[in-house]
Amino acid sequence: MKMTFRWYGEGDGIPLQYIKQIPNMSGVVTAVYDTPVGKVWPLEKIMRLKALCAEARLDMEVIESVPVHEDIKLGKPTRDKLIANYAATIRNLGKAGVKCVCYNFMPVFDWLRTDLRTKARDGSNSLSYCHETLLKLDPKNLRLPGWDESYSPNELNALISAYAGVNHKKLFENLVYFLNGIMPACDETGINMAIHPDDPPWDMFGLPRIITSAGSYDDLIAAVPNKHNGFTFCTGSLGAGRFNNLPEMAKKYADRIYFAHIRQLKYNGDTDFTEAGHLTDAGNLDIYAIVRALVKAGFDGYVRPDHGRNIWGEDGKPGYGLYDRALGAAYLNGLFEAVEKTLKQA
Ligand code: DNO
Repeated sequence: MKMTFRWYGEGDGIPLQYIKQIPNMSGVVTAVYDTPVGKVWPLEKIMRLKALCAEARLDMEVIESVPVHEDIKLGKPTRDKLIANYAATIRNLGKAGVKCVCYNFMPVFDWLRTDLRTKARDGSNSLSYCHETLLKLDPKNLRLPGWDESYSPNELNALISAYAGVNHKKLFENLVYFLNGIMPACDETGINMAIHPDDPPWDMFGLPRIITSAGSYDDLIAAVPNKHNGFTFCTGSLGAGRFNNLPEMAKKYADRIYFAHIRQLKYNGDTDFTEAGHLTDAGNLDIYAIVRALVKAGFDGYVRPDHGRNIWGEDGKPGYGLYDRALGAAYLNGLFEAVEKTLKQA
């Protein structure tokens, strides 16, 4: 595996040098943040990011994310032009040596939480999700870091209404149409597309969500068998669905998992959870069993410690502070080393 760390570009308060100081850190996962969704990412901007990473002796082989324009998800007539632009971005990324692109196909919203700073008894805080609270939220006034924040409340309202005619089946067809449109660019550049699961993996505010389970993985592989169509295996997103068996999924799809986001959840009831430190003992996901299943099945992709807590007085971007993610990387390094060596000896 290659250990990586998410870095929000030049606007990120965490210096690349600090990231490099985390043991075994091979590179960062980043993006061009100032090109509007749907436009081609200029090669110069991509190369600038790459140069900054190279200066810190970090690779930039994974992009998270190239966002997918809502017209593509909605299947609007404008989609062909937007898909061509996406393919052009992939070609530019290929020129910069990028190997993997993480994206999602969630309508309107990306990941959702109801509290960004849930306090734990040890004084740390982390993100949490409570379904009852969510039902009371106004979808037009939500913001989370990493989302496309360019919509006004009115635009959001119109967008949500536009999905009235898009059910799960239609959304899935639109995803397949999109993937078929960009696969030639992936074939040319060798870039692997890695779809991020819906987080949490169920419908939100009446909007359909389609990448939620092993069943979705099977459907997507069957619809687009091209090897460049793969997954970001996000343990926290899939793990929120109590119906998902993560070690089994890791084993079954290891050859299509190009990127793994590894984090821990502590369940509070059937749907609710608080994010915890990465360690298996800290929550309900068996991180050891997941890593073991990945390694055993020959997983050779990129890994990043996903969301960390705020600890040691840090007040970082929710989920994306330095300290706890660095601890997560250290823990995951140890797990991978132990599992790899044990399996080799067996
Ligand atoms: C949240 C992230 C997501 C992810 C996108 C991928 O912390 O994992 O925002 O980057 O869904 O497109």
